[in-house]
Amino acid sequence: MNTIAGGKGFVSDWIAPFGTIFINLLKLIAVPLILASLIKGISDLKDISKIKSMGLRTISIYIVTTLVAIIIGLTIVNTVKPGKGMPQDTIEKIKAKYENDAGVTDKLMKASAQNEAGPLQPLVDIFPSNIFQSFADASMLQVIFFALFVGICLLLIGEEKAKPLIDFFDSLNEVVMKMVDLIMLFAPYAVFALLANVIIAFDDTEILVKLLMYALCVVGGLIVMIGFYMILIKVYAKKSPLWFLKQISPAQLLAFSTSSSAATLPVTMERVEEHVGVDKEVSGFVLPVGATVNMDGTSLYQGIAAVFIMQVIWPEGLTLTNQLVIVATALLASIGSAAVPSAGMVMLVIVLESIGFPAELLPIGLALIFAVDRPLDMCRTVVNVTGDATVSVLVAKSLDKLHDPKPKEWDDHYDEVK
Ligand code: DAS
Repeated sequence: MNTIAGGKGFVSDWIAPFGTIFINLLKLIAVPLILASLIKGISDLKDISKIKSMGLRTISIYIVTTLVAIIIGLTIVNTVKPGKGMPQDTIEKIKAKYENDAGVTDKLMKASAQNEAGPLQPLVDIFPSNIFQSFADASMLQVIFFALFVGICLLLIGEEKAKPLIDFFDSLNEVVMKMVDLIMLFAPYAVFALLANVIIAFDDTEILVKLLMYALCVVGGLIVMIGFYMILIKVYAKKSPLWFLKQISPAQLLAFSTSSSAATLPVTMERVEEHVGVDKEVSGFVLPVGATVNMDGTSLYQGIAAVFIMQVIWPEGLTLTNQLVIVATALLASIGSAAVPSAGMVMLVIVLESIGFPAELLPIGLALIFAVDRPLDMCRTVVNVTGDATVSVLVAKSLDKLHDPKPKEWDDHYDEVK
């Protein structure tokens, strides 16, 4: 028994802190990530008058497909309940750890006080009075509101006046994406540290079965989402879904291997323009914005992940209100997620914080799902890219800018050797 106790002490003293460092770094970049990717995504709209109809059409279709994705995810996770049935003693053990931490009671008191402020308090809370305070408190909904507000105003003041700030956010976007790359280099060690911390926290191998069920829920939801896109391609664009999937498959394979919509964007554009027949004017707008703000796979995953984590370690948080807040924040968080590996995981922190998930349980909650996050990231990035390509076809069709594809000669050779 001493050996086990000694082992737990060693893990919590000398290994777990590295998992906490990793999560701190992920939380550190969440705010600049939102600011940069959202403001860049909106400012990429360029001249709002020229592409007003295309912009409104695109954003509205993006919002609809993202909402469908979240609802599919929540339906599956609430039906299958992969996280349900964690032994009560395990939950008590974790909660005991949480409640013993200093400052918990006044946090709960403050949260409950806010609720007494009235039904519209969640709406009021979106509008910041001091953006630097929002940054300091990591009030993500306020940061997202601020980013949307800045992006729209940048469009309204005209490209010339907005250029210095747009250039600033463009390079901030690059810097933040590079930070994600560097932080993710640390991921394998962090996953080990986080998993070690989880296993000693739960000392319950049953969690591994729940993780598998959770992963199956995410993959199942992503497959249903691909089916939804195929219905749109068939019914609205009058194209063969299998033909469409074949044309964009090189982009899907790249998305799977890189886990990055941004890295895949050039290939997505080439396939959609040359092999599906979407006019460049449409693809040149819909796809870059989509890679930044339309992440249906990510939003579906965030819905499932948030509910799964609550099912395992915070079942009292599973209220209908919280699930509705998850719909809104998963929509906003997927808009704010940058198109880089594991960005969806970074933004999951926002979704959980928006429903008042206990901060002390956050490292355990994230650690729960991190072990399987990389393969799920590869899968959800494929859906993100497929969703962007699908919407570009729908927008082109609605503007009568969907032609018969005329791939270049060299493409024929490419298809032969592929
Ligand atoms: N990997 C992200 C992307 O590039 C998605 C995610 O992290 O959820 O689309």
